[in-house]
Amino acid sequence: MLDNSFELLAKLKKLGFIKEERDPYWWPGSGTFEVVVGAVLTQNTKWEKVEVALKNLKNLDLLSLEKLAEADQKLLAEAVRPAGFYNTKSFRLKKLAINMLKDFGSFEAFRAKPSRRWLLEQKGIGKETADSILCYACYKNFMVVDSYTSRLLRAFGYEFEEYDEIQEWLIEGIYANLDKIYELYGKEMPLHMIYARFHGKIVEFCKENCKGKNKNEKIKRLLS
Ligand code: 39A
Repeated sequence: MLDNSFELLAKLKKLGFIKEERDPYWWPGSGTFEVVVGAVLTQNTKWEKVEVALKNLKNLDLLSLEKLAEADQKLLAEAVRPAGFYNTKSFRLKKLAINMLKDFGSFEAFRAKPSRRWLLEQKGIGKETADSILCYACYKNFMVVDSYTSRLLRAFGYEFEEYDEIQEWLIEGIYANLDKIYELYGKEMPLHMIYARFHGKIVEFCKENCKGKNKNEKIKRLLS
C-alpha cells in the first residue's frame, strides 16, 4: 500500500540507495553541460553505455556547448556509438548545441533562464529529457518521470496513463510533506534537490529490483 509519494521517498531513503560519495544531485556532473548530453544519450539505452560515450566525448574535448556545436559529425557519431542510435543521437546533439548557442549565447545563459517550451521544440527532446535537463543541469524545480517510475508505481496498483499525471502525483506528495522531508534529511533542502535525489533513488532501486517474473511482489516486499 502506498498512499502518496512521500511514503515512497521515505521507504526508498531507508534502503539507502544513494551513496554519500555520489554527486549530491545523484546525476554525475550535475549543474554542467555534460548532463544535457547525457540526457539525450540515455534515451532507449542503458546508463552504463552512456558513460562510455561520455568518456569518449570527454577524451575528444567535445563536452562543451561551443565544441559540440562545431564538432565534426562523423567524429561525433563514432564517439556516441556505444550509446546506440548513434547517427540520430549525434545529429540531434549537434543541432541542439547549435540552437542553444544561437538562441541563448552560452550554456550559462541557458542555465540561468532555461525554457521547458524551448527544449520541447528541439528535435528528439521529449518531456523526460527536458525535465532531466531542467532538474539536473539547471537545478530548476522539475521532477523527472521515467519508465522506472511507472514500473514501480504499477507494482502498487497505480495505472497512470500520462507523464503529467505521474509527475503531478509525485510532486503533490512532496509538497504536502516538506516538513517531514526536512526532518528525514535532517536539514532544509531546495525542492529541485529533493526531486533529483528522489528520482535517483527510484532509478537505483529499480535497476536492481524492478525486473523479472515476480517483480511486483519483490518491489512490494522491499518497500513494505
Ligand atoms: N538510467 C539512468 C541512470 N542510471 C543514471 N545513473 C544511473 C547515474 N542517470 C544519471 C540517468 N539515467
